Amino acid sequence: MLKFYACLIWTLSLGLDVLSQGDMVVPTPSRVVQSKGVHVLPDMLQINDENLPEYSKDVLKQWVTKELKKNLLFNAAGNDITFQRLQNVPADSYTIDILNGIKISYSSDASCFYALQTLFQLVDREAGTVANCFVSDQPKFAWRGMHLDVSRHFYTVDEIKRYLDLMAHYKFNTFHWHLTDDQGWRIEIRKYPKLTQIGSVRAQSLVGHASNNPEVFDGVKEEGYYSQNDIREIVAYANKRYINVVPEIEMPGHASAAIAAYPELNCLDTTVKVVEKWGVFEDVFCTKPQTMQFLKDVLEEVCQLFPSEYIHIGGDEVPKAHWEKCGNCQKTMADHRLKNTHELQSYFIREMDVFLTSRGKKLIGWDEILEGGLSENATVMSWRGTSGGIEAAKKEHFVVMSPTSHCYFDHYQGESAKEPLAIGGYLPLEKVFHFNPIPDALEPYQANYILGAQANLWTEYIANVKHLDYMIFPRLLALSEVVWSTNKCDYEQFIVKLENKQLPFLDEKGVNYSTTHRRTKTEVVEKNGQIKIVAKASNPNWTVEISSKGKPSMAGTGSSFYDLKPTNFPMKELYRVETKDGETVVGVDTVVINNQPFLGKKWTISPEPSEHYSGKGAVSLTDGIIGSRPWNGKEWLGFQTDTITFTYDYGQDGRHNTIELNLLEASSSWIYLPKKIRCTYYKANGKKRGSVEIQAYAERIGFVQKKAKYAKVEIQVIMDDKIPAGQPGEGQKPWFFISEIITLP
Ligand code: TNX
Repeated sequence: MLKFYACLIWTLSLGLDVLSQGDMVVPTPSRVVQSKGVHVLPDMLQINDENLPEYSKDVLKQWVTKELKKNLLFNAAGNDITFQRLQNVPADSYTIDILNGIKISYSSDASCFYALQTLFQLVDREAGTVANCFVSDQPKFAWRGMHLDVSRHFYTVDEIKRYLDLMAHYKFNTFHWHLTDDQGWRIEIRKYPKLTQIGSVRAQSLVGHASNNPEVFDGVKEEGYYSQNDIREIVAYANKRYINVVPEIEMPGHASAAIAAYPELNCLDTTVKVVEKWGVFEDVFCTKPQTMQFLKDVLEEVCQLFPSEYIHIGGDEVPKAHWEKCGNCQKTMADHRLKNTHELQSYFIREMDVFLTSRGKKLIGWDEILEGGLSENATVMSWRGTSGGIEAAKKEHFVVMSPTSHCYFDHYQGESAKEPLAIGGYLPLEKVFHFNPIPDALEPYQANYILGAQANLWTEYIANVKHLDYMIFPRLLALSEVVWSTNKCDYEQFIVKLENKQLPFLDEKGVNYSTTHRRTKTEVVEKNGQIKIVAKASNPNWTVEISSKGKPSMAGTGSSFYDLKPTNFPMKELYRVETKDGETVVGVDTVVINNQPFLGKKWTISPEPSEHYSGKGAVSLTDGIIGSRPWNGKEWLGFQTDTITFTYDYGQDGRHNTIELNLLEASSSWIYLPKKIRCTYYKANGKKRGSVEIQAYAERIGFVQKKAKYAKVEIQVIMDDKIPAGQPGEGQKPWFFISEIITLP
């Protein structure tokens, strides 16, 4: 049914009467020119393999026999499919010309493979035909990446191969393999066998969210590693599919598993176990010569195993507490005239850069490698937003964009209450689709330093392939549009492609993709001071009805709304949103409104919240929605400043006895309660009437001001300067998150 409606939207919006397969290809080709008629594929395809690269020949044979269920014959005179290799055309470009036969022209072995992936999507397998058309295509970015963390949870060789197959179909060419971290060392290093003997086994894992208190563990061992033969097998498998495998060996932080295996790598004389929970830990590699040599020995083996020019050395989240106390590190600092531990970190990365460069490789690291000075040949992977990437590109270093805001596939893709447990955040399909890896802040020549983008898949909360699929798909398809397409379609068309062609394809492949994008979108919005619940179905022909206490109040085709009125006292009320296709209920949603006298009133906020966490502006604080936990970006206002002031001006004598703030504490996401909160009351003549100052000890915090009248109230939030040592984001400015201000009479 969904498929039918999706066709209908497409047809209506474009005024076309025929839907063509050429319009269904993901990622969208640079150009598709549709002509009349179809080409019928014979039962025995005659294929001219004169200019057909070996691997593409295998791929084509597999596809024709297994998927198309026809036969084929390779011969020099065959003209059902012919191939031509072109010179002096853009790198990795190809064309497909379909008229009385299929002619593929390409510039590289890889682009012949890409042409076939497009052809497979163009063919109507049921009918055994392909519509006459001309396609020309080339990639937008050279780095089209997907990442996988196999440390927090281990994935087998076969599971990785399946992932690579799906990546290749959508024209990704880089697999960033996160092989080591605090919770497991997963690559065999011949010189140091204990790395895998000890470092690849974790006794148990944390259950639930890292912010839960008390912590609960599952008592189940998590283990696994890749032998050097496994690694070679995966690298060869990926390379065959034109995917470069970039290994990541984390240093100097996220090193607990290695230190558990070889305690002498540590600064302090303490023993460490392979970590069983999620976060940032203080046991980092020491900068003494023995540890540096160990890391170079590890990289030596890594360089031999991976043909990749790029080797990722991590570099993120390095607590400096041990370095500050360690005699060896103090000596390294004195010997090399380093002013502080940031410079020590830079020294560390520089040593690795020199080593990798001497082996003909290029170093890439997370954006923390900018701190204390960027090493000469380093490429930066920008994850804490795009600012690190902008800074590096301005310094004429290469950059891969992977900001948490658009590329963290471990974040929620829908409302957290309706999704499997995730680390936090909010990254819906549409947001991935609209990502632009080239920030406006760059001049065109600087933009050339942006190699491309990649999505990261951290697996703290993802323990099996079914869940992995759910987090990756269909967001990977949206990212393929971002990194490949020079002529991205619009989001509505993208959804039609998904529903008509791509999700059925993923079904065939047994992929457990998410269907969150099909949910009715229920939002609480403000218009002219009026707060409304607005519900919009993903299909314009479905009916939507919003009801409260069993009483239906509105039904609409495609969408519906419900106007809310402020109550004189605080009140919680549940609204039910029901979506129907004819008589069949296709979705039920609920919205809880925390009503109050100030519903929809606007507090003045200074400074403005961060552009990434600006919710719906000031009205977010009085829209009746208390932010859910783990937090979901769109329900919160987020600030990364020293003080934040909220003011409400009654204009005349007003009064509320209690003002309650709903705040967030989520240290794993760098979000903290304030150091203190000061509330000041003013009279109508502008004079101060009084003030109270409190410590913020909880996420729900209130002020009581009995009897006194006042005309204006000002709430000032004061933050600590730095995230404490040993916490994720150590030394950074903490974030302040607020979801609601409730005033009680
Ligand atoms: C930050 S991104 C990390 C990882 C976590 C991830 C969770 C980065 C360079 N470091 O260690 O797994 O957040 O989203």
